[in-house]
Amino acid sequence: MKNKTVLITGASSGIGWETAKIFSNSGAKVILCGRRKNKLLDLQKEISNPSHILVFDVRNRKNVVKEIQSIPNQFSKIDILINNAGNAHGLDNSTEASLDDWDLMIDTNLKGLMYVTKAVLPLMISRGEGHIINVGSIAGKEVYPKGNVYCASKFGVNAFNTGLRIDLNKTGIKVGIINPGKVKTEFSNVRFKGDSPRAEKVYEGLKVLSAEDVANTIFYMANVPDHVNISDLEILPSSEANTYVFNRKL
Ligand code: NDP
Ligand code: 8X3
Repeated sequence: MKNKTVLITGASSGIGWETAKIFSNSGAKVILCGRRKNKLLDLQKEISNPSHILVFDVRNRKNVVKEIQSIPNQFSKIDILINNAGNAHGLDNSTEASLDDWDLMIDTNLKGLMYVTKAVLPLMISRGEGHIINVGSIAGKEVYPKGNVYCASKFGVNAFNTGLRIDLNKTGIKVGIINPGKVKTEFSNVRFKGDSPRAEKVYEGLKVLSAEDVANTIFYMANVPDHVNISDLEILPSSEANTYVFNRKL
């Protein structure tokens, strides 16, 4: 990854954090994006290769463009875009769920990912090369009870991923998606709005994926030869058969 530049959204935590570390350790220059600047500064202290921080909310279309355009020359040749920022908000039946939660998920997971892609694309198109790796979810492949709009957002990411791959076929830019099952990160804590006991229950009796497991797989996707594109990769913990069948050791 020497001489490669990688932009990672959602680098302030979980999968994005570990992905930034693995790419940086392999010699890449990394652009670390997120809203929590303090976390990005902490991450920057953990990595030794050159890195650049961008603080923006992916939902804010104007700021996305402004921040991507502000990238200094040293970092502007983006080889790999990892669209990872996203979260679930709530786990409620559609009859009870809050529209604010629904807006948050569509605006962040789907529209935010689209905004970042659209802002970075010209930097790849002009060079006729690049690789976009989208972080989807098994929730973008199957719907589970109360998953409604989180699943819808990730189904949307899956569709957008395929659409992009079709549209960019003649540009030299590769597009692929990774769809993980359960990963232990801040994800459940965010979904349950800081209710840590409820978040912990999700993983009770289960050995789930670590953020590092997913980061290693993203790194693998980025390191296959140019003529190979891992277009769609699902990764589950061995304890998970699908979104509702688990081998819990309680
Ligand atoms: P975390 O909650 O640990 O990380 C989420 C990251 O997204 C944070 O860095 C956060 O940064 C960023 N983010 C959230 N909202 C915004 C926003 N509006 N603007 C900019 N950045 C934002 O969760 P994960 O690491 O688990 O999640 C990463 C991705 O993986 C998500 O897309 C998630 O849907 C997907 N995923 C997760 C799974 C899991 O079980 N954990 C399974 C399958 C997919 P900050 O708050 O600083 O802005
Ligand atoms: C996160 C995985 O199954 O909790 O995308 O929706 S799941």
